[in-house]
Amino acid sequence: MSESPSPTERPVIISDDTRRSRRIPPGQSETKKWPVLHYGTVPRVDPAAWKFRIRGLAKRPWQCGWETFRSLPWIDVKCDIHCVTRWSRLNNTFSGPSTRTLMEMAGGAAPAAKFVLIHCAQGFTTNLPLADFLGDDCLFAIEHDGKPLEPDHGFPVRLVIPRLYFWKSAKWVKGIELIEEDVAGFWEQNGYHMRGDPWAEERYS
Ligand SMILES: Nc1nc2c(c(=O)[nH]1)N[C@H]1C(S)=C(S)[C@@H](COP(=O)(O)O)O[C@H]1N2
Ligand SMILES: [Mo]
Repeated sequence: MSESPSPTERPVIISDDTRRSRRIPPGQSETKKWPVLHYGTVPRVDPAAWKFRIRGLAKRPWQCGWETFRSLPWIDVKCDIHCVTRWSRLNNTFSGPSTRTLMEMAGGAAPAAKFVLIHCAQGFTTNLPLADFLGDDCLFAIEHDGKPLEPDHGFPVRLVIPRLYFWKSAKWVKGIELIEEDVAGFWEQNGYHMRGDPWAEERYS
């Protein structure tokens, strides 16, 4: 089994939004705790049985198991969390392979790909523009503040998209689907915004 690169060798990405002079978006307040929020129960994911798939409009649809996934190069991302239910949690460090690294494994996106649908355990989905998904601070997080994610927070892998509301940061990820036309995911079908920029308060549509 190969080890993940040691923290000292990993690129550290500081999310742009953490450089703002006012770190808390409009209508939000800061919490020091890390609340747990999701629809339904916490799925028990067995990494040994887990697979990650990239399908749809990728140049080379690709899949892998847990050992390959966690052996990809990691980045450390320092970022803030903004939940649409109005709490923000500052100064998080998430670590794992970047979304760009995963897209390279699939040979990149086909030119027609404009959106991504994220697929998770128990049928949960969320959608976002490909450009947001490929932000330099976006990753598939395996660790938070140096420790494996708790089951509540998405063990073994969650997506983290620091510059959008946190519902786009899907927990218990199983794969991604590249698509041409935007398709509403789970919360988006229930009224949440198709993009979800916290600085523009894109909460509901
Ligand atoms: N698979 C899955 N991921 C999900 C959700 C969900 O219901 N299912 N809820 C989202 C919402 S609404 C929020 S606010 C964040 C919360 O993440 P946390 O529990 O780690 O704070 O997870 C997001 N990811
Ligand atoms: Mo949420």
